[in-house]
Amino acid sequence: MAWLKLIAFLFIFNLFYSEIFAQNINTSPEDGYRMWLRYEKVQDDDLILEYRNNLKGILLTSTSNIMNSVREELDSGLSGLLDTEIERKTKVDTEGVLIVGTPENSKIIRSLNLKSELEPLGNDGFLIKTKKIKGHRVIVIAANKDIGLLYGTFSFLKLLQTYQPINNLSIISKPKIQCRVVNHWDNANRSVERGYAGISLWDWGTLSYYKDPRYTDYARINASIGINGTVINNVNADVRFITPYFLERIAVLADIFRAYGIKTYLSINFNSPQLLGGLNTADPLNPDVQSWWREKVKEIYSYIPDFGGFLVKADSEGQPGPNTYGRTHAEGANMLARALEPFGGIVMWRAFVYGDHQKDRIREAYDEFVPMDGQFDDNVILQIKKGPLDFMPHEPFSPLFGTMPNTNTMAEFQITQEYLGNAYHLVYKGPMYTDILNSDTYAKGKGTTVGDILEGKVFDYQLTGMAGVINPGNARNWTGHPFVQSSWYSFGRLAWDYTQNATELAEEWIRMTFSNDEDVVEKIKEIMMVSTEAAVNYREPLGLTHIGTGSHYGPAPWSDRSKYFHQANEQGIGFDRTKTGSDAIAQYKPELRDKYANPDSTPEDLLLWFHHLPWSYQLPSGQTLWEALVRKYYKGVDEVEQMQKDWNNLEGRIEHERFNHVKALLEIQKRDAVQWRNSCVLYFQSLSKMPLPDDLKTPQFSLDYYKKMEKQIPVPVLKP
Ligand code: GCW
Repeated sequence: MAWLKLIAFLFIFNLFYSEIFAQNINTSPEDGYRMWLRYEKVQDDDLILEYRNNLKGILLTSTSNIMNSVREELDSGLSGLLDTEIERKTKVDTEGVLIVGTPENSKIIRSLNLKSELEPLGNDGFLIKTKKIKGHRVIVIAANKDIGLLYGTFSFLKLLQTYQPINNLSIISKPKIQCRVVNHWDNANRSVERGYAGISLWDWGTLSYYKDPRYTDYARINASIGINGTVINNVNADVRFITPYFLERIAVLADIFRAYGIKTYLSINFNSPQLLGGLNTADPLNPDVQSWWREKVKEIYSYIPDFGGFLVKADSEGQPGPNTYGRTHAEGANMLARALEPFGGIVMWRAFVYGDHQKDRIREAYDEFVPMDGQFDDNVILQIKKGPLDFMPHEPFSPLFGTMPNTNTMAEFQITQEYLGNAYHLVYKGPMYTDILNSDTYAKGKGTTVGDILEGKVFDYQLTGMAGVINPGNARNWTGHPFVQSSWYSFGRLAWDYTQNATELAEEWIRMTFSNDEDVVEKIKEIMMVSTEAAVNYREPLGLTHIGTGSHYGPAPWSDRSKYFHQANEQGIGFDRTKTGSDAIAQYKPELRDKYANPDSTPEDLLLWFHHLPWSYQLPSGQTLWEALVRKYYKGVDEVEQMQKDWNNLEGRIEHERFNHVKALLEIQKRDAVQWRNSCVLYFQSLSKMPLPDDLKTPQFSLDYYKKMEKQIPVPVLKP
């Protein structure tokens, strides 16, 4: 019996042990929680010595809110990276002091006479320079305002996190865009529309009693990439967000964010005067409605004195708006803008409108808003989705960029992966953002990119901005798929400076998030850069769009909506947007219009966006359209397989937890990529009746099988 007892004991111990072990992994510091702010000890002996020699002490004086954030970040960052405590200095009495200050809050900075260098840097810019003070070599982080110092601090820490030399520094940086904003689609019940990473971060139940440290970490993450605004609730807005219960709690968040230079904004429901105020109209020209909003805005500012303003989705997808009352978007936006103006608030008015009355839904935003150019107040900025349709994996830039010279315009990008495999697929979106930002609008001749327009370089905008729809929830790693973090990172960095290169941003992110091992960096970079292309290839190549299921996750080329967008039939495929079709090409400047008018001069990746072509159409490459399309689908799956192989080769070089997580997610991605490819290829083949090229493997299952599969992948879709 004794041996039986022993076995039972060992069995139970083993259960316990594995439980403890599992918990250890889950709470390990490598679970992704720290995002790119890990501050792991520098692994290179020479480098850590160089860093320690240059960083013997820190000198910073002010105790403002933001300066406290600077101090805390430097303390935790440097003690982690250098694995040693750094002395606090009050004067420069040795080599290697880091001095952080503005001419206002630091006598030493004042004495350096940096006026001419600082002047062009505005409120947010900073410089990081090696200087000599009293014969000692020091590093100076200087700015005009405290917030510039916070950005400078994160930038300085990044140098160490990415193993850059700091012996002789001369860095100057300032943002090209004013409003660098993240948008949450969070609902009052804590569901997150298109979120996929758990429930909302904002715990309304505990908020005024408990300040979850996560709120501060959230602010740090954003500030570290230059984000200075957050819209904390869904554009499909719940009116309750502007009632005292919520405002009291939102004020707590705003206090936390303020210490990181982040302004709080709210999405509002245009019918609030009716829904909350008991008025019988929300007509923007009605004096009672106007005064209701003025009072409401005053009340909001009594809770949040530096409140940023409103984001509005109006007359779009069932949301109320001024059109209901026979008024224009400009009249609606200006009414709100005038209530906010005395407090310095702004209105971000979305241009995402479409309806059934247009033959081509993508034309609508342009047709509706361009005639209103010049009618919006100065504190309104039109928030335009990056493409004319939605957040498609690939589409051209919205023709509104460059056609509104007298209306402030900003771009909206999506970080959450609504159309890109939710939190299951690895898709680095940096290249998708730069593709749009670098697109030439020809607004004032060749060389006026979307980025230039957004910067306000082309037209004289009063406000400039970029918004990114992010998805963080209470998932331990914030974003669900660890690589969604990389899109968040690149979005923020591009909002700061849209001329940056997506490959370089990927590298920065990898070094800070995973490893500085050159080989690991190169491999992950390859995976990320291929991921962008693969995601389009196995889903919607050659300019196809919106051929997924209602949940926007899996493929459904046979659905009615998809048929509208791909227009495939026995003869051919693609949406004719030339003169013979919807003539949406007319919304672009002549240079682009001419280029897009002809399939041979249309870039291959936008071919079926602009043209309906026969399956046997000969492409300049010599392939038929059918063959090119099919080959793209197969290439997409091959690319995912390659990503899997490359990742699996990293085993042992990335800590176990994240390695396994991504490995498993890539298996899911492979499964889905095959499903996308086979569904689309088989469906289009049922129309084209063209054979598959000999070297491509025929899908194992039939089209009917894949049609049934559509219902089988359960993906939670949280709608408000
Ligand atoms: O792409 C669509 C999404 C909706 C979203 C809408 C929008 C918030 O499917 O979930 O609603 O865009 O951007 O308003």
